[in-house]
Amino acid sequence: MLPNAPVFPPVSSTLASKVDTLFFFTLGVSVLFSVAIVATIAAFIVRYRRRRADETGQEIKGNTLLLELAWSIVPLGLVMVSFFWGASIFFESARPPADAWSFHVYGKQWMWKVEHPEGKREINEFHVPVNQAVKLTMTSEDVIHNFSVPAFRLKMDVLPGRYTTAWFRATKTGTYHIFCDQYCGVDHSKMVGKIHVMEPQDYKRWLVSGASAGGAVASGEELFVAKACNTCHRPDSSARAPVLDGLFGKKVALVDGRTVTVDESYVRESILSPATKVVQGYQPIMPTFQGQISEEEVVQLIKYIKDLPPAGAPGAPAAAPAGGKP
Ligand code: HEC
Ligand SMILES: [Cu+2]
Repeated sequence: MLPNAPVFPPVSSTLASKVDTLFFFTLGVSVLFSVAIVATIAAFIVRYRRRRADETGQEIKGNTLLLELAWSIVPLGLVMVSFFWGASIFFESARPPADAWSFHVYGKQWMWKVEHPEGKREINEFHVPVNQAVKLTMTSEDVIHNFSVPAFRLKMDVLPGRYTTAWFRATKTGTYHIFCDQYCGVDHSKMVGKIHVMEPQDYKRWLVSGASAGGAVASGEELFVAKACNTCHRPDSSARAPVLDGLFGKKVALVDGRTVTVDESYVRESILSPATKVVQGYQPIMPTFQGQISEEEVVQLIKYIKDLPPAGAPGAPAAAPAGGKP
């Protein structure tokens, strides 16, 4: 084995030690039963071996109730323990806490791009504060990737055309590996990065220092004008499209009778595939922006729409019906 390859990665997030404990429990149970079964087989081979050339086996009839119950109930109990224990860790890992900071991650052949809540961007490097919950909203610009940080026991597919989320709370400062855990083309093995866990004040200092990598992306507000969204989504009576102010988080009725809650995925779909979910009371006249707008620009637009105050609120354009429904 490689001299410096640790068998187990560092334990550096709140989830890591819980995942490990469950892992060792499952491993322990498996080893225990493997050893017991192999030992029993070996003992039986010796004990019940054929002793005379003409010896034949004896048929066994009936059953032993207690024995049958034992070998049904004991494994069931063990499997149920693993199941509920695993489910509780799964739920915890699937639900970011409310105080989590929201980061965006983009997978691209063959690099990781990260955007911080304040808008700072970096590539293959990822700075985060220690002891702070960090929520990742991730998508891919091409093929399926997988964002993995072994030290946090974090691993999540990153798919083109949809958002996946993951979260972690780092418990130790230091630098850890980011890997792509899904074979994604010739340079898959180079799709690696470093995650730097810093003291909160160091993170603040880092945030204001230096330029952000990856080139500037126009802000959501600029894009809303540049892509002519504002020509239809206007807060006046002759508008042909729903008003988007205060829309985020609301429920919207669709022409096919369904109701959807406005979240990141819905806004994304509305921009890239507007005909899929058409809002009740409107014609499907919105053009698709598929291919004309990058994943990063979509995220900027989503952030802009998310932050639009409800119509009538201070700072909002006047005279628009709340929610944008007729
Ligand atoms: C040609 C006019 C037009 C343009 C341009 C346009 N939209 Fe739309 N948009 C509509 C109409 C009409 C609807 C409602 C029908 C539907 O759901 O397709 C809509 C629906 C939406 C919805 C869902 C609203 C809701 O109430 O659920 C969002 C979000 C949205 N548009 C965002 C955008 C963004 C962002 C842009 C610019 C990138 C844009 N639109 C450009 C006409 C337009
Ligand atoms: Cu990849």
